[in-house]
Amino acid sequence: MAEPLVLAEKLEGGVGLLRLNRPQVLNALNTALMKELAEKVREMEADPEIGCLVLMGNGRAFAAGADIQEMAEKSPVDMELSEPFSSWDAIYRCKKPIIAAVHGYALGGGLELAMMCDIIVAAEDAKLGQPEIKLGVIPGAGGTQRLPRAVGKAAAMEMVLTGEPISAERAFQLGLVSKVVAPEVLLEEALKLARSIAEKPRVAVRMAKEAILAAFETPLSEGLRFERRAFYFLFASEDQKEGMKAFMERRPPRFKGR
Ligand code: DAK
Repeated sequence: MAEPLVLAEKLEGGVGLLRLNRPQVLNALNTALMKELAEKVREMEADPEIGCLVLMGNGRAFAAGADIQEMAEKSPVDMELSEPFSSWDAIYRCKKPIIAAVHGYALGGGLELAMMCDIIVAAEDAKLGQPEIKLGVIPGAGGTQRLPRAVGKAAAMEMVLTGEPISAERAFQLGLVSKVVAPEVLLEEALKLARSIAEKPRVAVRMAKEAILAAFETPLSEGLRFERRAFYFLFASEDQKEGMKAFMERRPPRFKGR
C-alpha cells in the first residue's frame, strides 16, 4: 500500500498532529496531498477529543510550495474547471486552532499554508519566502494578502518582489512567527503550546479565534461589536460559569468544553 501523503496522529492532551509526507520532493503540495490534508483536518475538527492541531513537515522541509511539476502545463481553464486548489480552504476555515511548526523551507504555497494556520512556531533553520516571482507568477494562496497583514507592506513587498526568503529570526522580528526554537525541540515546543490551548475552555477558544480573524476582515467598529457579542455569548457556556466559580473558590477549573 502507498504511504499516506499526510500522517495523522491523535496525541494525549487533546492534540491532533498532522505531518506532510512527501519528503522526497520537500513536501511539495500536490492536489492529492492537499485533498488528504483537508480530509484529515476536517476529521480532527469534528473529533470532540481534539482541541488543537499541529501541522508540520517531514524530512528537511515544512513545504517547498505547490507542486511545480503538476502545475507547470495547466491552463487557466483547467484550473477553473478542476479547481485543484479548492482543498486549501479547509485549512483556514477550520474552527479549531492550528499551529504550524515550520522547519527548513516554507516557500510559496508552503508559507501560505503556514499563514493559513493560527500560530507559526519556527525552527532556527527555517527559511520562509514567496519565490513565485522567479517562476513568472505571483503568490496565489494568500501571499499577497496574509503576508502584508502579518509583516507590513515594506517587508511583504520585498519578499514578494525579490522572491528571496527570510530567516526564522527575521520572521520573528517581523511578527510572522511567534517563537523561534532549536530544530530538535520544534515538535516538543509546538505540542506544549498546543496542549496549553487544548486544555482551555473550547467554546471560548473558538470564539477567540473567530474574533481575532474578524479583525482582518472588518472595520474596527464592526470588529469591536463582534467581540462584544461573542463576550456576552460566552456567558451562556457552562465553562464560563465553572471558570469564574473556580476562581472565586480558589481551585483549578474543570472545563467540559461546553
Ligand atoms: N514542486 C515540485 N517539486 C519540488 C518543489 C516544488 N515546489 N520543490 C522542490 N521540489 C523537488 C525537486 O524538484 C527535487 O526533486 P528531484 O529532482 O530530486 O526529483 C526535490 O524536491 C529536492 O529539491 P532540490 O534538489 O531542488 O533541493 P535543494 O536543496 O537544492 O533546493 C529549494 C531546495 C527549496 C531551494 C528548491 O527545491 C526550490 O527552489 N524549490 C521550489 C520552490 C518554489 O519555487 N516554490 C513555489 C512554488 S509555486 C494557489 C495555491 C498555492 C499556490 C498557488 C495558487 N491557489 C489556491 C490558487 C502556490 C504556488 C507555489 O507554491
